[in-house]
Amino acid sequence: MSYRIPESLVAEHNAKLAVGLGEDYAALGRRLERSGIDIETVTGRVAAFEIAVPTWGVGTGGTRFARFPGPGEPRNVFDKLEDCATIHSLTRATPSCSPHFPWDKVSDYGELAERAKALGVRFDAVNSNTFQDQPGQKLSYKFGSLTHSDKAVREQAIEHNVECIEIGHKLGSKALTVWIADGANFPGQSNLNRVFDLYLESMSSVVARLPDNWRVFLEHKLYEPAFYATVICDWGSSLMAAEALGPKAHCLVDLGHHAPNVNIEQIVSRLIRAGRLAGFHFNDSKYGDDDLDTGAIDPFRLFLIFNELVDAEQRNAPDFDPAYMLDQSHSVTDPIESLVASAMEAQRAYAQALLVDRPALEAAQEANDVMLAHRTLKAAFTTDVSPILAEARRRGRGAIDPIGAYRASNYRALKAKERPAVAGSSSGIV
Ligand code: RM4
Ligand code: MN
Ligand code: MN
Repeated sequence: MSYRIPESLVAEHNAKLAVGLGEDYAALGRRLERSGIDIETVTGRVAAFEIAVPTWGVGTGGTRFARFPGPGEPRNVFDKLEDCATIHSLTRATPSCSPHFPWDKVSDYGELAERAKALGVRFDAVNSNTFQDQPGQKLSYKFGSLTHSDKAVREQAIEHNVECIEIGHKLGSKALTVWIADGANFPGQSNLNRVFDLYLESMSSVVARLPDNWRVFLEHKLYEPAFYATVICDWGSSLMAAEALGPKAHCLVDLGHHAPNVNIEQIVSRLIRAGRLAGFHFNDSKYGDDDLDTGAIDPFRLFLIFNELVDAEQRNAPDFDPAYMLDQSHSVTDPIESLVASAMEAQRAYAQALLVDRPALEAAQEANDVMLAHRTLKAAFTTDVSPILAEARRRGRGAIDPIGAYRASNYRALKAKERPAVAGSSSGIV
């Protein structure tokens, strides 16, 4: 029997912190009440917030230079599920995980679905992978996949995506996320117009295979591994593709997939307007697709994104149903701690955005009172909502201090015994 953090350990840990939390929560409640905000409403919304954990995020990631495996890291998707369930049991915010194929391939998906059920986790969007060649693969993706010049390669990539849909169907997923590395490293390498046509042609074959209640999430990325021109490089290309591919196609925003300083919240606003926002791959970055922990570098940007989301939610924007997922690589931290902290940072930004005094903001905007409008946003952003997050967790049988409880459990050291290191383990993004 593999180790799971006992509920009693979390309860004991909580007991030591409960009085302090009660005081902080009451004080914050009184403060918010003065601004006409009912803390219970906010806590309820935070408790209902869910974000999916990427299965590829629970292994130790690497850089282009090296990977330094951590002790007790998952050896296969069953171990990954266990870690995802642990993250959920501490945060109560991550009841689902997003699998990646063929990384998470198994021979019996019924068994995998059963295991997930027993652990109390569900499957979110399935991710396809045509950015690597797999052992024994017939044709190479070195020069592209869905947009390759050779039809046979395109067909192989289409088939892989169809296989992902079939697997996802068995696992109870409702969406396929497609990110392709296709593009050019040199001017002249490909015809920029033709490759977009090929993308649409290939993707329509994939879309045709989606079950009725499924969506496909098109993920854009500015550059890397293609360094001159990536086929789906930005939200404009993604939106053009989604519109051509029909109502099941939506645009996924990975925060790390934009040039530095790009106004991502404005992109989010445009995609909501178009009724095509699929959802997010949350992470943070300083320079490129750094895959750092959500909110680690620029929590204000994260807040501004959630500000757009709450705005859309409150005005009942049509076709607004974003999927929240994390997409990170943890090379120098314990991946479980990073994912726990990241889920909490997303919740924090959501809670802060819920505190924005929208009538006051609108009035200030109408009156061109720039300072007041800005201060209205800042007032919400600078409110320490930690007691709300902790109280939501406590009520859901999660941990008041998830990382503290995790460390107290000795989970990682116990897993290191249960999961002897496997030579050449491919966990994480290298
Ligand atoms: C990509 C992209 C995809 C993820 C891979 C591992 O940069 O973010 O979402 O599946 O990395
Ligand atoms: Mn991503
Ligand atoms: Mn990425």
